[in-house]
Amino acid sequence: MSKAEQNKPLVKHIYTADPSAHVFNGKIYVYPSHDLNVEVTDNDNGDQYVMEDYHVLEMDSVTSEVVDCGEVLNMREVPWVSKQMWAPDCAYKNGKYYLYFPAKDKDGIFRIGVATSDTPGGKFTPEAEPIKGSFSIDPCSFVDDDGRAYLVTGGLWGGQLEKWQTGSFVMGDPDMIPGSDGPKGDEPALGPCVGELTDDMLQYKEAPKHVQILDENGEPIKACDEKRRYFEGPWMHKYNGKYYLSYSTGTTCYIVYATSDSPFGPFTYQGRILEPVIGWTTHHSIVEVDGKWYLFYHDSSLSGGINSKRCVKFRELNYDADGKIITMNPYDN
Ligand code: FUB
Repeated sequence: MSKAEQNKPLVKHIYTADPSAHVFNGKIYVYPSHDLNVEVTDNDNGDQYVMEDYHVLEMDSVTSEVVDCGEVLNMREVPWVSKQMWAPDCAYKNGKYYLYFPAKDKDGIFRIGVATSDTPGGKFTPEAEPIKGSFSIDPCSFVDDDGRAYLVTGGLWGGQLEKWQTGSFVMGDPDMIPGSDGPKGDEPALGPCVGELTDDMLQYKEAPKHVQILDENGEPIKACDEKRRYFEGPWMHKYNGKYYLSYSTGTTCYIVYATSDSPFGPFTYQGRILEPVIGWTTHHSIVEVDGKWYLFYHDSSLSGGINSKRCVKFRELNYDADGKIITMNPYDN
């Protein structure tokens, strides 16, 4: 394996995406999706993302060798999963590590599963059932300073978030244009869902709730505001006592953020973190390492632009004196 370098693929021996980075036991652990090296046709439901397992990447520091800890979970080990193990995340609590992952169940509905380990690099042992009341994709786990833990989830289109607006899953016409069953025009956009986890980290304490993302006038961001509305890939972190919710805008390919005094929001839109990358999807995490902050993200540069063959990268992230994140261009050094 080679040494980590900013703005370069972390590893090249497999395709990786959707990096969730954490510091555990003084080392950096990255929990990415694993894009398969297969030929698939893209569609707006994301059927090209055919991932089946997870690897964990480990680094002593941001300049050291990147170690692939190997396959830590495979879908054949999870009884409820039929396909598409998408973007995972990992949390530490009570001396254990909890890997949260979305996948389609046997009915084709995205649910969130959890698998546990005594070590951050796995292997992880899955629970036999998905988390009760879980739905959609892209779990981000956030453990607050007071020990309370939350899952932030949700993705439009292939991520099925629109299909839960009544509180239960409504499949609709399978031939409909993805997203056409969601809010339109001036209607408030759908936010991600935040749910507090039980003390054992295995269930929701109560049903997850959509959070509101407001504009500078305190009005909900509208569905038509594609440069700012929530699409997928949420991440929550805390900086100077404020909760930062960052996410992908999907169709416009930005990573943007909003802040709040509570993990349940409402959040107020603040600005852009990352300009578009090569490839359709953009997905990230933010982590503090030795007093500096880093953005982990992906693009499709390693495959020459194939959307479903991505590579994980990272770069330093800076705040200004007011706590605003300075916008980055992924191809500036
Ligand atoms: O990797 C599959 C999907 O693509 C993720 O769940 C989304 O966030 C997007 O990156």
